[in-house]
Parts: sequence; C-alpha cells; structure tokens
Amino acid sequence: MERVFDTLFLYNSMVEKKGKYGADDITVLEGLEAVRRRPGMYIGTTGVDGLHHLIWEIFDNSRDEAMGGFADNVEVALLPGNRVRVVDNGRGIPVDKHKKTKVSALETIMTTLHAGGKFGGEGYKYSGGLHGVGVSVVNALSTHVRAEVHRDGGQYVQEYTRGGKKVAATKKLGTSKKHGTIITFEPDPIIFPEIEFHWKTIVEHLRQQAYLVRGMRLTIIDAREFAGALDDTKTFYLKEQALDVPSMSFYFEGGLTSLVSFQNRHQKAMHKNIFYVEKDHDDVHVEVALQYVDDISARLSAFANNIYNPEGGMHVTGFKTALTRTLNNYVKKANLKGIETGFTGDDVLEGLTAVVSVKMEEIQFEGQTKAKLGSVEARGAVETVFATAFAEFLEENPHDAKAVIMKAVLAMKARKAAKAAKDSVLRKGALDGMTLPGKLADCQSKSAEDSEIFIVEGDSAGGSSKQGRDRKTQAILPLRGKILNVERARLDKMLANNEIKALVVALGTAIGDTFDVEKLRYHKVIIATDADVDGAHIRTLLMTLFYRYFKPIIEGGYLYIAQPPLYKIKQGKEVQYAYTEEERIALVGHDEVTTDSDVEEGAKKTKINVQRYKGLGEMNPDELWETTMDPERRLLKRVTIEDAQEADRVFDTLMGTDVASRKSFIQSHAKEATLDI
Ligand code: 0RA
Repeated sequence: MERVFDTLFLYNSMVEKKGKYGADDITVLEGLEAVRRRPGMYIGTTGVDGLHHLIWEIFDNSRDEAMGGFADNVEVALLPGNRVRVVDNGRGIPVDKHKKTKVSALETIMTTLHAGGKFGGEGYKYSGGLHGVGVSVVNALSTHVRAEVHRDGGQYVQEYTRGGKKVAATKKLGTSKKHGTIITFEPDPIIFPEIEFHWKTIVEHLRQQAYLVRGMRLTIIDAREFAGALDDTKTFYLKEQALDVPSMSFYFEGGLTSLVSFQNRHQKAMHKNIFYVEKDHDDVHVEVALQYVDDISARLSAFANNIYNPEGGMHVTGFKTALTRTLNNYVKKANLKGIETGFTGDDVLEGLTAVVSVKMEEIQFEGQTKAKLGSVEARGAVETVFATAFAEFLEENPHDAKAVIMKAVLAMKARKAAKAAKDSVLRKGALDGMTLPGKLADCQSKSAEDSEIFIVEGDSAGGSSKQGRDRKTQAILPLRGKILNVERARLDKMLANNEIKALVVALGTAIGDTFDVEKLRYHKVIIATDADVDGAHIRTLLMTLFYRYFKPIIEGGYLYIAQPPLYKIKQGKEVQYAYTEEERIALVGHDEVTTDSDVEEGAKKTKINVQRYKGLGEMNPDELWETTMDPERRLLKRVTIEDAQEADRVFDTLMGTDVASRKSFIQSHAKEATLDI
C-alpha cells in the first residue's frame, strides 16, 4: 500500500516538475506517456488479454534469447501483490553506456519504444518484431519495474515507477558469476481495472511456446499465495529458493516433433516416423513437422515468428499446396499398382496432424490480432522447403509412405462415394415426385403450427404410438432401429438411406439448394428414442443430421426431444411415473432398485411396484399417451443450436472405428440431457 502511494507521488511530481529534468528524461517520459495514454494501441486491450500480454511481452525477449542459443532456462513466476517475474539465463541485457545516447543499453531498452532493434544481433533476426520492444511498454504500464542483469562478472539493477526512473543509473550491486536477466513488474491498477492473472491461460500459452524452442526448459511458478519473504537480491531463480508452491516445467527436446506427438498422444498413428524439416529459403526460416493418425479430422497449427496464427495464412497455403502435389507425384512416380491419383487438398488433410512454423523479418499479418499471416514470401518458402523434404522422406521411408498414401486413398474413395450418394439425394427434384411415405401415420390437421411429428425408434414403439396419439395433431414416423450401422459412416450416406429419405419427405422442407423452412409441415418435430445406448446413438445421428442439413429447423425452435419416463410406480390403484432417478427415490421413499416392496399404510399393507422402462415399445398405447405424448402432461426438451453442435462433435466420435470407446462414450453421456418445460 505504502509503496503504491510512494510511486504515484513520485510519478506525479516528476510530471509536474518536467522542467527540472534533462531533455533526455522528458523524451523518455513523453514516449512512455503515449503508451499510458493509449495502452490499447500497444497491448490491444486493458482487460484480461492485455494484462496477460504484459507477461508475453517480457517472456518473448527471454524466449528469443533461448532461441538464439544463449539461454536454456526461462522462468515465469507469479508473485504476491500482483507482481510477475521473468528470469532467463541468457547473456543479460548490456549495461554499458552507449556512445551516442550516453545511457546504458539497459536503460534504453527500458525506456525507449522500439529500442530493441538497435541492439539486435544475429540471435534476434526473427524475434516477432524487435528485441526488447515490449519491455518499455510493460515499463510504462506498470507501477513498478525492477530489471536485474547478471553479466560480465557483475550484478546490476535498475528500478522504474510507471516508466519513470527510480534508481537513477545502472547500479552495480556486486559481483556475479552468473549471466542472465530478471525482470519483475507490477501492472498499474490505473491502467488495468482488474488485475487477476489466470494460471491456466499462462500455462497453455507458455506450453505452446515451449514447443517452439527446442531444448528450452521453461518453468512456471505460482507463488501468489506465498507468505514468506522473497529475496530479490540474493536469488537468481525462484526455484532455487525451493518454495513449496505450485509449479510446472516444460522441456521439449524435439520441438515441433514433440508437439505433433503430444497432439497425437491419444490417437493411433498410421506410421511410425514423424516427418520433420527445418531449413532457410530466401530469408524465410521454415520448420514443419507432421504425422498421420487414424482419424477423419485434421489438426494443422501454424506459427509465424512464434506467434500462433489460428486463421493460418500464406505459410499454410504453401504447405497445403506442397502436401497435395507431393503425395500425388509420389503415387505417379512410384507407379503403385491399382492406385489412382487425383487426391484433393481435403483428401490429404484427413487424419493429418501438422505444425508449420516460419520466422522472417518484416513480417506482415492480416488483421490486428495477428491471426493470419500475410507475408507472401512465406508461401513460396514453405512450399519449396516442405515439398523437397517431404518427397525425400517418402523415398527414404517406404513403409511410412505406403501408410500415408493408403490413408489418402481411403479419404478419396470415401469422398467420391459420399458425393455420389449426396448427388443422388440432393439432385434437384429427386424428392419431388415422392409421395408421403407409407410408414408415416400423418395427422389430420393441415396447419403446421398445430401439427407435431414424432420420430420414433422401431416398429413396436411405432405401433403403440400410432394407437395412443391424438390423430388430429400428431403424426408418427417410425424409423428402423438402426438407421445406419456402417463403420466410418458418412452423414452423406445417411441421406441415401430410405428411412432418412422418408423423413425428409415427411418434413416437407426438401434438402440442399431447395430447402425451405417455410414448408415445414410440423412445428414440433419430436425425436422419441429409447433411454438406452442405441437410443442415444440414434438421437445423436438425428441431431447431427438436423444440424448439418436442416439448421433453420433448430434455429426456429422446432426440434424437440421427448422425455419418456424411466419408471412406472404402482401402489394399489394409484399409478405414478418417474422421469429421473431422483423422482423415483422421492416417490418410492427409499433408494432401492427392487421391484416389489412392502410399506405400512395404516393397518393394511400396500405393495409398491416399480417397473423400469427400457424402451418406448414396452409401453402400451395408453401409457405412451399419458407419459410422453399428451401435451398436458409430457416433458419435452427443446434442442438448442449448442445441443446440436455438441451432437455434431460427438457424431465423429461415434463414427470412429473403435467400437469399444464408442460404446463407453455413449454410455457416459447418455443421461446428461437436462430437462426444461
Ligand atoms: C539486447 C542485446 C543483447 C541482449 C539483449 C538485448 C537481451 C534482452 C533481454 C530481455 C530479457 N532477456 C534478455 N536477454 C538479452 C545482446 C547482448 C550481447 O551481445 O552480449
């Protein structure tokens, strides 16, 4: 508390008495004042992102020192009182006086915007900008910064408050046999309305960074709750103080290769060797690592000057072009019998895990967030470096090559089959001539608003619900139990399925280009499946189908899931239904799953009979009406876009080849649906 007041006072008095200071000091102050006036220009926001940006700015310098091969240890520590400390065992920021500016390099870096470039040597060629740039920005936006340097046998310190000098010159504290830089800062609450660092955000960001610098040990320490004293002057690494606080350490010998194998840790690899190349081309440093796994989706991550580019950019474009071309060329050249070429970009991406990283000077991004790399040179460089090296890899590793090619062939075949199936369904007018399917028991009402359709599973449930329904407003469409049980099924194949065609015709909206939600024949489309694994499977399939092909039906709030009861509880003549386990326990009065039990009720004994429903087919028409269909009594869950999105994600898991994990996934998620209405 006292210190905050102290620095504030110091800062204010410095601004007031500007005239007393030398010309240099004023320039310094004015430069950093600009940062304080418009922090957003330098760190994006003053919210949580901007707050964490301060850490990245300081860390980037230490990381670059490691990338240049000068440091192999970097430590980021959260300290009590909102302080953050970044330590590296690099060369240490130079402390000697610059001949021209008459101030030390350390001071220049601390107080001048864009100061780093002047000092950047070979090691800083690709440092995402200029070395040391971020330090002055962090200095401007912190109540307090302490910079400690170990270098040339000495230990030096400088301190600043809100960018203003506190400990005037570079002060030599003593001798040191170590080398490196320790920066401690405390974000300014005047700039940042809320100062709360997120451990998870920090760990995730720094883990990613650790992969990018092979051989760097990166330790993250959460000492925020540490109550004892931390000795600023005696210690180099906090770790050396052996504090009993949470910490994490990352070290990736293999760099990007380690990242690929980390991303594939739960997957079945299609080939043993992870491909890796690192090479310069036309002043662009290119690094690529990849491995295929038994999966349909692709995981492609891209970095430019160690900045993650979630939207890809030129490097990704170059990579994809080279990947497609190289694999097609390999098949042609190797003259593989019976294998047709003509892989598309999508074919060769299936199951791919890859990381593309480029480093270059004068880098250009698209958009403020650096989400996408714009530098055109990166495209050609990645294309050339990767195509050459990957062709070599395929030649030298024929087993791996074969596995990769077979994977792409499978993808290509699936794509062609899917397209044929889809075409036959989506072909304009393909459904036009179709009359309402015979399986459909339609309702009498012609008003969509009043009409509902129950999509029920299996013929027996279909029979009961047809008898139990209100024919005026309720239509029933039974679907065969297993709509689709094909391994690695594609949704497109599902569209060719007669059951699904019947559904599309019944809905009345058509599909694809001709889809029109206005033509929906029922304003309640109710999926009624059993409360077991198969039921969950079919529900997921249907929800995914709606999500991908009939999204407006979900968006319009027309899609529902029926909630049949789990138990029927009979006591004497009284019948009650329980829709959840909790309800059953409440109704029966104890937590036993026995079917019959005796309960004292006055003088006579009444038997409680608990019947568990496994499927809709077990209910007679009256029971179905009472529990699941009667609008006065039933429970319905309206499907939201989020529900459907989740189903879409689960769909891929369901369709995976591993039947065991598929089963367990369905079981563990089958009961998670929440009820509303
Ligand atoms: C400028 C020049 C040199 C090193 C650095 C800056 C440097 C900056 C930071 C920031 C955090 N850690 C750092 N480590 C080094 C080169 C010094 C030389 O050539 O000896």
